[in-house]
Amino acid sequence: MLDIQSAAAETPHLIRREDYRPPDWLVPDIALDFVLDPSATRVKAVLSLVRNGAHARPLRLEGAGQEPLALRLDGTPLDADAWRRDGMALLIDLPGDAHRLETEVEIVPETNTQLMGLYASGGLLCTQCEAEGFRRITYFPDRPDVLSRYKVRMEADKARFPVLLANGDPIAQGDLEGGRHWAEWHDPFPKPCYLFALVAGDLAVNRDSFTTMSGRAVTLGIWVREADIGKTHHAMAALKASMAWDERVYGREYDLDVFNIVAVSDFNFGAMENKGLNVFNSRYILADPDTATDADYDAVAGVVAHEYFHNWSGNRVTCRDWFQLSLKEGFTVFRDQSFSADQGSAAVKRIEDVRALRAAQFPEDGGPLAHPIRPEAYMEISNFYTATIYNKGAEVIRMLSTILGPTDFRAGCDLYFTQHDGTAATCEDFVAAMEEASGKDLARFRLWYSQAGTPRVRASIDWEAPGGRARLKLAQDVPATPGQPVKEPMPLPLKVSLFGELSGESFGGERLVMLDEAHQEVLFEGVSERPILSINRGFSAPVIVETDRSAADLAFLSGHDDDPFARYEAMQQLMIDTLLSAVSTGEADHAPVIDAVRRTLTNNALDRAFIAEAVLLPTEAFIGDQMLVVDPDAIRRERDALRIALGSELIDEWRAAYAASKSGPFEYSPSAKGARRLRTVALGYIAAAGVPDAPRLALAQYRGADNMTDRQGALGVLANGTAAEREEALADFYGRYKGDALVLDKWFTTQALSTRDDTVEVVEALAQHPDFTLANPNRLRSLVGAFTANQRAFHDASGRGYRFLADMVIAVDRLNPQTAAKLIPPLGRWRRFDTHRATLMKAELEWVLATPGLSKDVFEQASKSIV
Ligand code: B3K
Ligand code: ZN
Repeated sequence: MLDIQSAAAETPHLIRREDYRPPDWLVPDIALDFVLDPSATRVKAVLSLVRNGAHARPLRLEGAGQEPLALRLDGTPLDADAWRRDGMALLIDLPGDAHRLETEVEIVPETNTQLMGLYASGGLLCTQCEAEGFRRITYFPDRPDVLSRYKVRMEADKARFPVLLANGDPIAQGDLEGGRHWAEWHDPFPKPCYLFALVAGDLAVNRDSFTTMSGRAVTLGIWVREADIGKTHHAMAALKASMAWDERVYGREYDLDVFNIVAVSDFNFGAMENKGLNVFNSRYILADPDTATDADYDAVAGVVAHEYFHNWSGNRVTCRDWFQLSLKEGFTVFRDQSFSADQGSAAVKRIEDVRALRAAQFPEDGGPLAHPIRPEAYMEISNFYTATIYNKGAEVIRMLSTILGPTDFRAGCDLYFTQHDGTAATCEDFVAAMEEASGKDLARFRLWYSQAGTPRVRASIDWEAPGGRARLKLAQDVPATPGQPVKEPMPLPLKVSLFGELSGESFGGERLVMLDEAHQEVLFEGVSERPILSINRGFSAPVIVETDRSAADLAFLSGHDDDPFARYEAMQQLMIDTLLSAVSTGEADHAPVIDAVRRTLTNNALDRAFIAEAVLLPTEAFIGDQMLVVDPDAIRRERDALRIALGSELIDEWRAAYAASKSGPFEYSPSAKGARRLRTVALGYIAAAGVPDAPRLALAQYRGADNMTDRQGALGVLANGTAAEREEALADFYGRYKGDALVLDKWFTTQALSTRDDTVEVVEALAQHPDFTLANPNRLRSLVGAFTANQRAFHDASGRGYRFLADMVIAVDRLNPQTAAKLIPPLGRWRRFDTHRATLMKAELEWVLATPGLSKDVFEQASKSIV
């Protein structure tokens, strides 16, 4: 038996929320001086220090192994006995209550493969500090509750780094001898060091401007490589739309003279909200019709909005400690979701958000890494940038807005921003502001912050025909999660409606039912015909609902419900019930699904984007999530069978939908997007039907496309098949886009997502392709991340998929622990599978844990996943 305690390089200790103590020393001002060079950058820091309260504790400065080349206190070199090391931190005894400390270190950006701190990417120098990257730049009390005003001076070679950017506003710049130059930036808003940023490089700018509601003129800049300038217009439009939206909907305006965004190609996640200087993964900035799909366009707008919204929810009001991460992330995701919903089809956006929650967060909540949106302990905070903190966090804020209603919710937000502007706050502060503004008691609602696990709701209807009464019987159960064996019932806002099965009319419209006990009954009067239950409409609570509704009831709702989300949901449930029954009995009755899909597909009153979502089968992974023991082989068999049946039974309807959604010249509008989406969904069903002209049709779409949505859509359909057109299209795609990293990522992803039997081998071979690299997180995720989402391939009974993933984790951990750790959760789902697969998966986790010198990032995820 492996001794997991000894596996990590040094056994990491747990940081606990209950151990929080305010900082001993504050740093109201900091001046940073960078002499930039990829191979050796000098960083001088001058910290003004103020003792926080009466205590005799030393100053603690976090570091990451740098040598302190100079330490001066109030102008005098520090005596050797005045400071000591504690691990990588420095402890300094300070005699007075206020001091000035100068430090100097040298760091090497070009060897920084972790992409945390100051690093080099494609000829640029850039920073990433959240959560604990600032300590890799300079010694500092690297914690979010130490807020400082920053003054930054940068000096660099002018030819290599003509552009020098930092947070705040530019103050001065000038030339130096020897082809060098300098620039100075000041940020007047006190901020935690995780929001520090600088960028140096040869960048071109797309400039624009925005006038805020109080008349402040803001210069906007999106900085990219010269060749990419043409791909920045969508991001700029999204930025201006976000600025206007936050003024209109939340009354929040921008507060500096400049707002800059820089795109970099090596980035650990999506983007970063550094004050006044957002740094983005280039995939969330660059978009043009030839290289970006509609989904990419939407993601660009969503992430631009998200980072911009952080200026208030995150920057002006930041987090007291990292346990409060959802305070800024959940709230900001809710804000970006609402923004995106306002830009196009709100119903389709809600469907997409719920799909993402179910794909990423529900499995997390039901597995070994489950944690509440405000966790109690962590080893490595980078592991807690999770779907739970972000997406479930957003659902919690959404529930607050539902419970309070729009007016009180807005008043609560205003109060929260007013009370906590310029400070580091807690989740409790947010809820307290909501409580104060609304006068509502949210005591029980706080359970959403402390309890992990996805609540399960059982709902059934008892109808008494004579009295016209219907009783909605509700029961809830919150499952045990690691460290939380027993749970209390949660307050669940459930939007409910009852429809007459004959008239199709709703009895009294929608009602908001607050389920906050284990069992509850709700009475509906005047119910004159058998009612059909529509529940959790709009997905008003992030829960799993089980009902006893028949296939006929679900088919009825899929065609008649007046809430589009509920309509989609009814269709999904009908499909799932059909598939699960086929998996368990071996007998499939496809007819109700085929009829329901036919009705939706041919309903001209529905918009195409909605139709395209509604007729899609649930993913294999989601079907697996509904089973006690996931059976990937039976799922693929039954899902493929239903897909083929839908394709062939409705072939005329698919062909008609395909022809009718043929788009004209590219246009980025909700209706054109809907048409493109439906077109590729229809093409997929035509291919599933196996009609002989399907590959030709797909290749024609591929070749004739004037946009990436149609082109990648057709490529994806071909990639699942065996026709000669498949190889032709894949080779063409590679040849056409090999110079564009973001598009080449799609080439890898499309093959990793293929439903073909040989996908494991193909993926193994692609990992040896000259264009594959472990060093670039986008490329890594495009192949490995996509592959783990492909249930049939990843869970191939041979275990090759598991071995492949474990080898990747170990190799990536040497370069970039944060990114390596993100690959582990699929292996941690072993409990959900049969003994054969579970044994293979656990063996790979053990193999990972037996690796000498493992990072604490990977150690935490793997050791928690194995038990
Ligand atoms: N706040 C950053 C995420 C930082 C992740 C650090 N591991 C981006 C965002 O959520 O907006
Ligand atoms: Zn965020």
